[in-house]
Amino acid sequence: MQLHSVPTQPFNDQKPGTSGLRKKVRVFQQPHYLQNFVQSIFDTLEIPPNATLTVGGDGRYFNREAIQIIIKMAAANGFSKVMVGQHGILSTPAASHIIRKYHTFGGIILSASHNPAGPEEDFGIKYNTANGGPAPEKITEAIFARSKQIDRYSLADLPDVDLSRLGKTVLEGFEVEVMDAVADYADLMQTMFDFPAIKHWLANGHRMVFDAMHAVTGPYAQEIFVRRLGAPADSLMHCEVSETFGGGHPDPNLTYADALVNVAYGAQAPDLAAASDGDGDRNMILGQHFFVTPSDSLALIAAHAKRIPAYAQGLAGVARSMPTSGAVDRVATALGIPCYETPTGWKFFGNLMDAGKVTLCGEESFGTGSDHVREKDGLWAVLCWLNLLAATGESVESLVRSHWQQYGRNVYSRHDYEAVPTAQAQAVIAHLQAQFDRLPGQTIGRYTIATVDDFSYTDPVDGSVSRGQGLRILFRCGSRIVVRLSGTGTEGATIRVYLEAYTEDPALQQMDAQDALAELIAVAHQLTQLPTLTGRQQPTVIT
Ligand code: VG1
Ligand code: CO
Repeated sequence: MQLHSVPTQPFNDQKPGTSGLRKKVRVFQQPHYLQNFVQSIFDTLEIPPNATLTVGGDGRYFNREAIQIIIKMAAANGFSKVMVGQHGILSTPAASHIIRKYHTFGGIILSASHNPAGPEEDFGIKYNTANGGPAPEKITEAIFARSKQIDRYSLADLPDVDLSRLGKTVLEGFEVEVMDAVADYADLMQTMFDFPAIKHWLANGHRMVFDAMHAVTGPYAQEIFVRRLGAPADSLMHCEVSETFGGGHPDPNLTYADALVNVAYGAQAPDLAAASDGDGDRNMILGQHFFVTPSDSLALIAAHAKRIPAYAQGLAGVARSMPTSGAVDRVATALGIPCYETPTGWKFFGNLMDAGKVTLCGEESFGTGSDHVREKDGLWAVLCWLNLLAATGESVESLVRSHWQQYGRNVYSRHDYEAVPTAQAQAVIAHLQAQFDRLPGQTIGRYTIATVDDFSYTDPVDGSVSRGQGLRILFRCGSRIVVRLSGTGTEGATIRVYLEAYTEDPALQQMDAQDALAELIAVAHQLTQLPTLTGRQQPTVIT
């Protein structure tokens, strides 16, 4: 095999964020940019003989070109095989499953998740380790360090692979296997859930609608919901995948999934309405005229887990990211199982799952998952809900309301201020942090501050410490305000303000979250001075 060693110079901005390296497509298209990062990944790994690399992406613009480059680089860097999804596509949870099922050495996932796609939009790349999960910080930091030193990358002189044709191609001893992107994943789902019960539920007067937002889950939804579970074809919305995700913003929330929200709040609302994001790891769940917050969804799945065949034996433990509401903590207490609080980002759950400490985990950002893979999993979450609806015969709303009755309600909302100039966003953080010493004990309206901190996490498995994970203001009544900057954006900074108030009062439980949180929102504005420092009076997105 003819190898080329191409001279290059470092870029200084290849620092992976919450979930890999995300930049504008134009940035990735600069000569050597993608290659530098891929070589930096390979340089930090010790690749054993006969190692296989899994490669797949969410199908967005630039996916195919990037995959051809990665295949040639994998061949030149000592991998003996690449497994790639047909057309270069694998949802993020499916990629995680492929890594685990076929024991590949690791995987490269090409995705900018819910960010828009197209020549002027976003692209992303991340590395997952042999457990199927996103590389831990230790590795992402080493990749970044390497990217600042790099002076050459290696490429094999191979022809482009036809990614549309299933099967194996051997090129001078190096093998590329183009695999069905859906089958293995759909099979896994079928082993975990009570498909006959869901099928029966769907055949007997119940309806679901699933919105793939023109992104990667389209073909998965077709196979699972329509072909295997017998849902009518018109249960699917926006399931034709396009390189630009139909020009939309494939983020399953009340703002961007408005087409689905209109269906769920319309006259003929289905029993379950759900959506997934660009790369298939997020989910949104709606009942008839009813929205389930992701934090409540995690708590409810945990509370009813034994009704799902995969979890019939119970849960070892649960975990949630720090900004996620404490609803699942209450379920864990009731079940007598541990609950872990990790920093934002899925990479922190992997160790807990590998050590058998945690079965279910989730994030407030529409991410829920379990130890069946090492990524959050959108379609899995939808199947959890379908299974619970079929097993209980109840509606989404009645399940959630009985949950609140039993455990109380963690009223929750997140306010995002997107594309804020970086200096202004940092000023907000600095302003809040500067008051830290004198905040404990202060009372603002009906809220008295108990403690404040910048969240720091010590991994209970390997002892690694992650600092600076978000500013927390904890009130005596159990309410919280959390402020942190996003690590996934590509334009300026995004400030996230997370608001949570716990109530056992049935009257408050009926209220709209924004109304119930109004006073806490005012406290957040006062403490951060966000409106003054940024000139923003309203968040860009409220979830
Ligand atoms: C956001 C979410 C975080 C999630 C991450 C990746 O990160 O808040 O919970 O894990 O996106 O999700 P940040 O740093 O922007 O707050 V995905 O669906 O992009 O892989
Ligand atoms: Co995603």
